[in-house]
Amino acid sequence: GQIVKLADYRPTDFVLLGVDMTLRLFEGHTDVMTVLAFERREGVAIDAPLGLDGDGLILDSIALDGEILSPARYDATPDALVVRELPANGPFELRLENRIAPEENTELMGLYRSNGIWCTQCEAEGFRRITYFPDRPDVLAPYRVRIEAEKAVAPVLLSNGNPIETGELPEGRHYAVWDDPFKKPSYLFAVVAGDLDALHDSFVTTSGRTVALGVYTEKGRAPQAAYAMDALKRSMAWDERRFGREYDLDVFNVVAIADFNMGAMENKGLNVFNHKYVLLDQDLATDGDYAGVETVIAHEYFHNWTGNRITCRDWFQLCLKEGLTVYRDQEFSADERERTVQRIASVRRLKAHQFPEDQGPLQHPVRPAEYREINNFYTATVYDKGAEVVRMIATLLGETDFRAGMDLYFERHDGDAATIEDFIACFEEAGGLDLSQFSLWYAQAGTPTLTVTESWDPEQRQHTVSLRQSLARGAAGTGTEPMVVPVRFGLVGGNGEDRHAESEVSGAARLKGDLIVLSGGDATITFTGLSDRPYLSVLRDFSAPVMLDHEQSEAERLALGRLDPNLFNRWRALDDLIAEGLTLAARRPLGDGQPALKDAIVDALLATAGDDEIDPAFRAQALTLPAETDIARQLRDNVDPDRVHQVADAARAAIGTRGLASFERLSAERATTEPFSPDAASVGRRALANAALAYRCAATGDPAAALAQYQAASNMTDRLGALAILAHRFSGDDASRSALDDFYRRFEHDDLVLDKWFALQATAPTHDAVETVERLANHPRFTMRNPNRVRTVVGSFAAVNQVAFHRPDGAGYRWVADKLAALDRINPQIAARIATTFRAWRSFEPGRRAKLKETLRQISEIKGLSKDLKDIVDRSRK
Ligand code: B3K
Ligand code: ZN
Repeated sequence: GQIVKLADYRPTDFVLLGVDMTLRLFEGHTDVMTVLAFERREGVAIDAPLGLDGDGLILDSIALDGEILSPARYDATPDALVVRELPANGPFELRLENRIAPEENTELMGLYRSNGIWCTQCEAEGFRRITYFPDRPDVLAPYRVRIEAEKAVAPVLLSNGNPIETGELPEGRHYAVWDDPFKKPSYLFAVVAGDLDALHDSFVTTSGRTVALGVYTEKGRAPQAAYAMDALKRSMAWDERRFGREYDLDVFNVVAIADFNMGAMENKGLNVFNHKYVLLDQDLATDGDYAGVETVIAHEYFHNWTGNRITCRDWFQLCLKEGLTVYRDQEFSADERERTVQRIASVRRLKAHQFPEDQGPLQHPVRPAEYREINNFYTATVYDKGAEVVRMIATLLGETDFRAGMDLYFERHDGDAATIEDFIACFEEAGGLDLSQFSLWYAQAGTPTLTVTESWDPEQRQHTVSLRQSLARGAAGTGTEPMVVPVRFGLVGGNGEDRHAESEVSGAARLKGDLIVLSGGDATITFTGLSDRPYLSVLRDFSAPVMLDHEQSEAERLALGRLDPNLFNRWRALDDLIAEGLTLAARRPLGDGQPALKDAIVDALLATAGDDEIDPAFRAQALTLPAETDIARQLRDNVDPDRVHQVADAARAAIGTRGLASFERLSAERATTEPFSPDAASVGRRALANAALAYRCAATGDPAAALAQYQAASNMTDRLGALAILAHRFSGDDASRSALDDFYRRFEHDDLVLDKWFALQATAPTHDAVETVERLANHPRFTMRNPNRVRTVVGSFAAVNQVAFHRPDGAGYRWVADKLAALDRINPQIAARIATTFRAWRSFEPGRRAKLKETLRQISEIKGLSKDLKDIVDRSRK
């Protein structure tokens, strides 16, 4: 494949003035007619040809300004159309016709059919599978789209913008015309047609305009869209309040689709969603499902300004819309739910997904400088580290200046295809500061380490804090210069109060309130006038995406875990102690008699968990051990996933045993008859009770309590919480088998719930889960055609089930490689995504390392390997 480079960017020779499309939908094929108005860009040579992108297209006809073009004037291949001898000046119109087959489109890019519904996915390069087009994000134009279809099959015809006309056609057919006045790139184009139900509502914007809202679903499922609609209206109100952003069109539609490659897509005025992030039935959805719907609805809606009104100049700038929009959706959730708990969840995600990516062979900067396959760059780094970078800008500027910078960005770049430099310039202006060094965050890959040391001088009553940053060069080979690292901190006194102290800085840092802004390799800050030694609470709220190396005694950390007025750091103090304990234990040989966690740490955890004064959601977070993949990452090399799992399991049993009385109280106390409500407080109570139940069963080794909760549960969160314990801890037992069978019988009618049944079994941490997934893949309800199903069986097995995927005999690797070979022919994007689980091969003990390496080699030799999968495998092997 060809390498595309940021440095090679140049604008197109021709400016696109407008797009007029007609799609005639028939059973088995769709006829596409596209009229494109162009104008030669000033200064472009008279003989410059016009080049358009295609992907698997066959051109049926081409006309220029109403006249059929002679074949000598153009070259058409499936991948490109080049037209020569175009008018020297003035606009001209190109009319193209081609036929496509959505029914045969299994890649789910371009126009395809899902359960009979026609729908599109164009980001990043799907539009070229519909028509020849300058398919790149810096080509913006207004669109007019006419859709024709048989009325009985597709009574609903949707596209971007506002509806302007509908009418009848002969032979039971009908049409609709949509007009989108806002200039947009082709990746935001969308069409949906089918026999859909809808939930309708409206929203009145701050300036008093009424927007008609619609959430479209498959037949009979519109009532399940109620929470999505509610989340949409709250998102619209929040964006007005928090960022002054009002919605612009007369209508906003969301469509829920069963077969979808990702979570959702922000097409202008017509968001298309994986139905998993729209449909919720009170009896069928977990609290996690509710949170997922809320976040994704908000995220896609927020793209209307950060992504659509201001889009990206090229795909290297992807984080311009994604990092920023993730930041916005995180802020929304923080405002709508509980800030600290949300932040803990985001940081956990960052550490579990982004850190390993950033520290392995698939490492890339937040703004990559080159790519072979852009679809492989919708990564945790672009999204989540991208959001962290925006968060650091907000931290550095403070609330008022950050908002002023955002206002400036919206004002200056509305209607533009912008760059990271454009974005940064707005904050430099609003904050009156130079962000050139800060911008290294966009260019340098890898997770920096922040080393903090302290020393207390009892004579002088002063506390000296030294900070040092370092960045190792990784696979991406990018720079290792010091960056600007905002470090939020506090000096905590023995009564849990933040102390104020005089301070003096030496080295490359400045102090701004509770923020140390480290800008060079190292700096030292001396705090004076203190009565006694404070506890240093550092990197509060995870103010920078770094690995913290802070030498602090266990006693100090236990104190901060109890006292820190910054709740996030109170959580992290304990979480770090636990992670370190588990990492050390995983390095020791099995059965050395030492406990995985010291009693003092377990007791601190139990004190937090049992403290009814603290928010239950926070206590549930505290009880969630670091992911086994996170422990493995911290081990760095010679990882034995079985050992990591044994250690984590021993820790769970020890915590459970020591806190049994408390866990019995917490899991029994909350009556399962409490009426269901998805509000944050109820969610927190359920999370705590389910965590307590898991510890209780870990201690007793008895499935009875889980089975009892499974049977008595009045909501899916409690039912699934209990089932997860049965399926994982008691895998293979009668209790587990009968509960899984019962679950299947109860919910087999609903694919989204059935996915949970598949996923729980695929992730059971036992060696025989390899045989289980083999059985699941032969289950009548398994299909490679539905991305959700593939992700729940193959994807979660490879990404979550560390014990079975990494089975010492290599059977897990072989099974996944086998499935990837088949999947790659159907849906290369999903195959490539799942294959990223092989990237950590170097960090394992020699036996697994050799097998992983060999499996990667075998995958690379699959005949007809897609560009997507090849790119991941090639980069992982390097
Ligand atoms: N922008 C889309 C992701 C498109 C992925 C293309 N491979 C969803 C989102 O981030 O909102
Ligand atoms: Zn997005």
